[in-house]
Amino acid sequence: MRMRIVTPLLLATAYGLVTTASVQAAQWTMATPYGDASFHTQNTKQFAEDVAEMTDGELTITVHSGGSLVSHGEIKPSVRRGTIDAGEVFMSVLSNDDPIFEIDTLPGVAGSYEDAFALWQATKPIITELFAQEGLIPLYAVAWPAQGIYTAQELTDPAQFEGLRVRAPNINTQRFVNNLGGSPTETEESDIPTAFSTGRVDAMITSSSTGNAMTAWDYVSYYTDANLWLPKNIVFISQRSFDRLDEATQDALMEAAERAEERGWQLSREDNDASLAALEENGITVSTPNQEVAAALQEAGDKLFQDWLSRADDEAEAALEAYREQQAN
Ligand code: PCA
Repeated sequence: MRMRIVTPLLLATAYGLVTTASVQAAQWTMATPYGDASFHTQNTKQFAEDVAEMTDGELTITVHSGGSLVSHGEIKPSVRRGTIDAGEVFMSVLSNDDPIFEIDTLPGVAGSYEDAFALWQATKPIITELFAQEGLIPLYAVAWPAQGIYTAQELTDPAQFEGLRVRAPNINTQRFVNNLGGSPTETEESDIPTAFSTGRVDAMITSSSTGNAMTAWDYVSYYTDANLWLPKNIVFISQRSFDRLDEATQDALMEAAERAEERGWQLSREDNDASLAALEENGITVSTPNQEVAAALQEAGDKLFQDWLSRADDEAEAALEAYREQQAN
């Protein structure tokens, strides 16, 4: 006897119980370079859970963390090509596309969470426009805690930077290290342990959070909380993937994104406090720069800023101007 296998879905379709939308429930793939120990990844995974819940399963997003699916530099191109639907990157790694993307890794522009958020608001329209030109939609951006310097020896004299091999997360931070007389290497978060254990770097610039997530105490003993700048991660999706969703699903996705942005900035503040405490608990001495070091950082920062100005176009400068005017009021 020939058996006919009737799946519940076929049955349901036959009886008109399944709407077209649920038959075509979307499954998205998302990539982030940051590991599960990062609050950014935790926030993004929560966002994916919210999306599944708020869309009643019409859209599910699988988050591949730690650069496991796509390397950092390939995330944006992959979303653009449609190989994956969504991505998260350290915004300033996009600086080759446009200098506006590194506006949040400049010293003296935004040195607090309030200012960093205002800077994001002021630059969001240009950034959204640039993304749109590539068929991408930014969903949300969240700041890392302020960047500081991890060293093996206590940082008391700017001369210590001479020849110091410093791990940096982006080109602008590398320029900054160069300005200080150091020798920078761009290293992904996930490669930090190897960079130290193989002796490729002596020091690193990053946040309290990344120092904590990457157990910095295994490699260094001092954290100079220099409040250099508060850089952001940006999460974005493919316009094409978005257009395939029905309107209710699109609305729910956008609402989940709004929540993720709000939650992310709060998480960043909390994670900064918790991470500074964790660094100390694990034997790292946390301090602020002394006058000499502060002066050297200031000088290297001023140079970095001038360098950015020489590369920035009118639009980027106008955005900075708009931000500064708003801050003055
Ligand atoms: N952590 C990321 C980016 C900035 C930060 O605080 C990193 O160091 O790679």
